[in-house]
Amino acid sequence: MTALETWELRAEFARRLSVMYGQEVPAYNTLVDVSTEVNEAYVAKQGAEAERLGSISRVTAERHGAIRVGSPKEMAQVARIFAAFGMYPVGFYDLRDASSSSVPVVSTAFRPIDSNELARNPFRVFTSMLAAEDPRFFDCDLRAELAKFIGARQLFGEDLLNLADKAAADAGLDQDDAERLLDLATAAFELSGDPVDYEWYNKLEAISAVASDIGGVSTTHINHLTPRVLDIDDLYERMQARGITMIDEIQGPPRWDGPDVLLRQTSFRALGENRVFRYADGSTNEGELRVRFGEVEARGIALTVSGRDLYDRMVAESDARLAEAPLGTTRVEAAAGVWAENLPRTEKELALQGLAYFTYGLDEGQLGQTPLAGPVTLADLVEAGIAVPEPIVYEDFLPRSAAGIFQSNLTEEGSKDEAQAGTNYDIHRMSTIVGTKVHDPNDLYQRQQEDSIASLAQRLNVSIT
Ligand code: OOG
Ligand code: NI
Repeated sequence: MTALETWELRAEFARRLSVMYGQEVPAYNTLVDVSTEVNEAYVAKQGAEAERLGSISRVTAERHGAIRVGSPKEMAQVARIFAAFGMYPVGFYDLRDASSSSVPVVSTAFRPIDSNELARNPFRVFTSMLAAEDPRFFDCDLRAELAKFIGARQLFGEDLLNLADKAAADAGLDQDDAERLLDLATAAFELSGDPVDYEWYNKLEAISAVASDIGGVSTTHINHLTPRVLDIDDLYERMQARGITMIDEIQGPPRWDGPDVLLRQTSFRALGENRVFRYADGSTNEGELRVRFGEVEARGIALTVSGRDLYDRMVAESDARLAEAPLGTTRVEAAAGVWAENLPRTEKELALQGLAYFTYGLDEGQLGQTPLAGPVTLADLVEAGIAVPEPIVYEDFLPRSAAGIFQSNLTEEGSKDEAQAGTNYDIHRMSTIVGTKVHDPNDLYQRQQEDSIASLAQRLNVSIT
């Protein structure tokens, strides 16, 4: 008999990482406390409406982690570990060109892909791989040195990988194996006390602080663990009031009076952490590294491809307006006007215009005495109140915000040789690297929407066009 099913392993993995990270970065515990306060206050104010984008038990346990690895081999290994927890690669993010500030990584996110699994526990991990072959960041000698350093390290032991394969194959593990898997997997992401080679670390840091964090040390670690809140503006104010300095603004959509869409995130820089450095003469000394930070997020409705196009145009328009605006105007202020002019203010309009993903429930009370004669359109059913749109929450990330989050713990610009051609990466190449298909997030949302329309059609016994 299986003692722990996949989702139970995942929930327990997220919980253990949270305990570990809270011991490593105490400010994280403050963030979780404040997030809980915010969510409780929001539920008290909004009642059942507060759970429109996820049950309160889901949201309270919800976290995303971020980790960074150094090579395709490490990426494929980490994919095996996450598969044990029912987390599969979704989406491709190229942060090398995501904004004016570029980071030498390409990324995907490991997460549950079906809605029941997401509802049980949505733990996801944004996973970045150093683009160690990209000549824009690393010259020929450094590429060779990096390949050698990363090639020689072993982030994940054979025991862990084999147990993970077993958990994935059997969709769970018995109690003893589960315990061992959870111990090993959690420990693999713990901050290491091993000495850091001072010269090597600094050489990489001169190019990018992300490169040194990944390739300058012999282990990996959780970079941040992010709770979800239902009101991020409230969270931002409460954190500032506690004296924790947040980055200047909330990334992603501005605050506005229409539906929440996509993802809003903000962060603060964690304090320096003690690390031991080893110098060229063999001596060691205590030093400090400041690479980790706190992040928090609020999730909204997933946008369709055309909704996302509109979003991207609104972002570009906000940037353009900001450039023309009087000194002192913030990006968020510029964006608020653009949003008010362009985005429908109700979920129903988002649904009718095909801008966001929904599942469609049935309100039988709205059906007349005579059965519907088909075919009918979804829009007619929505207008008649028979089909009731329920938002599908955005489970993924935004490249521009991700780049902003990376930047929030960097003090130096880093260097990049724009004269060189970059290495090509895309979702297909990432699938090859990971060793399993990287899902397109839109396909997942689309399928969920279509399935719900198909079952509605069946219940109404009509065809919906
Ligand atoms: C990942 C940054 C991206 C997010 O929430 O967008 C990210 C990292 O810093 O490793 O976590
Ligand atoms: Ni993050």
